[in-house]
Amino acid sequence: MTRDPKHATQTLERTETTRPRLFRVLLLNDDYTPMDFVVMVLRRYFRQSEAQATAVMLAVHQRGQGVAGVYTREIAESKAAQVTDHARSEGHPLELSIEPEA
Ligand code: TYC
Repeated sequence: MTRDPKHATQTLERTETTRPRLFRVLLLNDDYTPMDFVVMVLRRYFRQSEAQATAVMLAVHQRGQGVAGVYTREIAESKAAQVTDHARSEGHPLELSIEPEA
């Protein structure tokens, strides 16, 4: 094994001080997706209780959009894609979007 310093490798230590950026998954209101479907989505994909899911669904229905959950970028994108696929497979126009937290 060569010890030529040109080819030496170095392991640098650093203290972990950063947290991953978090992203909000937003549910957008529309006129056609059934309320029950939205409640199911919030329970199944965003792990909300029946009461929480119902409150969030009604807030979205009344205000136009609302936060389904907050995750790292990959998880947020994956949840939004899975829910969109599920909605389309049942013929619902439900839309979601993702935005960085603060
Ligand atoms: N507005 C829909 C209805 O009246 C319900 C709904 C709520 C749809 C939230 C989408 O993200 C949504 N059936």
